[in-house]
Amino acid sequence: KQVFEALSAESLPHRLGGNSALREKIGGDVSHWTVKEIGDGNLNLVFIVTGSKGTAVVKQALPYVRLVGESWPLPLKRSFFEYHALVRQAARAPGMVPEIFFFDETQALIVMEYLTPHVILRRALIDGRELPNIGCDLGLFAARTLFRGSDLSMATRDKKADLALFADNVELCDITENLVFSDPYFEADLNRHTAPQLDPIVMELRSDRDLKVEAQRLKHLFSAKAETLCHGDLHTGSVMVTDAETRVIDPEFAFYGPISFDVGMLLANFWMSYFSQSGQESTTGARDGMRAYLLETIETIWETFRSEFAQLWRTERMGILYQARVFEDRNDPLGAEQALNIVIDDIWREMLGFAGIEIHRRILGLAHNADFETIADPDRRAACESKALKLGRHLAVNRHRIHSLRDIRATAERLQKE
Ligand code: SR1
Ligand code: MG
Repeated sequence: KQVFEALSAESLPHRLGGNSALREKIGGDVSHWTVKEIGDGNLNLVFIVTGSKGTAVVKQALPYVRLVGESWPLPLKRSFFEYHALVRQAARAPGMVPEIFFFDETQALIVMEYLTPHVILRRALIDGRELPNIGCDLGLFAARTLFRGSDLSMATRDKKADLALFADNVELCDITENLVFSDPYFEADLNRHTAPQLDPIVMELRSDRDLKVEAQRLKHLFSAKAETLCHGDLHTGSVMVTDAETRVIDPEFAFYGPISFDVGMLLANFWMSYFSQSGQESTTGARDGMRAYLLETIETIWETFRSEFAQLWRTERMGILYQARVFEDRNDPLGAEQALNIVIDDIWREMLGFAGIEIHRRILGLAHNADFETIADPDRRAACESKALKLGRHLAVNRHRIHSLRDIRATAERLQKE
C-alpha cells in the first residue's frame, strides 16, 4: 500500500516521472527535468518543474503547518478539498483558476498549470502596480462561484451531497475559527504584534466589549451559515495576476459558509494594502495614485459582485430558494427583486464584519501579511497598522449602520491623514 512521502527537488522527477500524462505536459526525458522549490506560504510545499515540453507547478500538502513546524499536525486531506474546490470553481467561473493536470490523493499533491508571467497580487500591490482588470475579474469570480455553489442555483440533492463532502475539512475551518475570530481578541499564545508601538491600541481592542461580541457573532455565522462553497482563504496572496489576467489559487480552506465570507476577506486585504502604502513611500516615492486606485478597486469589486449576483439571480435561479413560481403572481411582479435586495443587504452587512475581523487578525494574530511585514521601520509599520486596526473596528462594530462604500472611503481617507 502506498504511503505518503514528502517530495524534494531531488526526488520529484523520479517520483512523478512515471506518470504518462505529466511526461506529456512536461517532456518525456525525465532526467532533464529541472525542479525548484518555491513555496513560501504558511502550509505547503510548492515546486516548479520544467522539461523539454513545458512547465508545471506541483503543490504538496505536508502533514503539519509549515509556518509552525511538526508540533502543529495538519491532515493531508486538505489537498483533496483543494482539488475538489478547484474543479467546482473551474466549472462555475471558467478561466479563473489554474488548469489541473493530475491529482494524487495519497501523496496529497496537485500538479497544475504554471502561470507565467503572473505574479502574486499582494506582491504587485506592494510594488505599487495598478492592475486594470482585477476589480471586475475578482467581483465576477466571487459572484459566480458563490451564487452557483448555493441553494439559489444547485439542485438541493447535489448541494447537500457537496455540503457533506466538504464538511470534513474540519481542521482547516478550526484554524480560521481560532486564528481569525478568537485569538486576536485575547492574549493567545500564537499571537504577535508590532510591540511596543501597538500595545495601547491592542489593549483597547481586547477590552472592547462591542467588538468582541461582533467577532463572536461573525464566528457564529462562519460556522453555522452553510450557504455556499466558499474559497475560504480569498486574500490577495491567493490571486495571481498579469495586467490582462487574473487567476485565483489555493482553495484548500474551502468549506460551506456564508456568501459574504470570501467577499469580506478579499476587500479587507485591499483596505490593508491601502493603509500599508505609506510604509512603502520612503523607498518608492508618494503613493497617492496607488491609494486612490485601491479604493476604486474595492468599489469595482463590490459593484461587479453585486451586479453579477443580481444578473445570476434573474437568469439562473434554479434552486429551492426564492423560486420563480412563488413570485409569478401578476399582482406582485417585484417580489423576487425585493427578496434580492434583502439578500444583498445581508451579504453587505456580513461582508463588512468579516472584513473588519480579517484586518485585525492579520495584525494581531499569528498569520501576518507582507503588506505590513515588508515595512522595515517598526514605527512606520505600527502607524500603518494602527490605522488599519481602527478601520477594522469601525467595519465590524458599525456594520449595521454603514450604507455605502463612499462612507467607508471617507473614513479610510480621514484615518490615512491622521
Ligand atoms: C496556520 S495557517 C495560517 C493562515 O495561513 C493561511 O493562508 C490562512 O490564511 C491561515 O489562516
Ligand atoms: Mg494559501
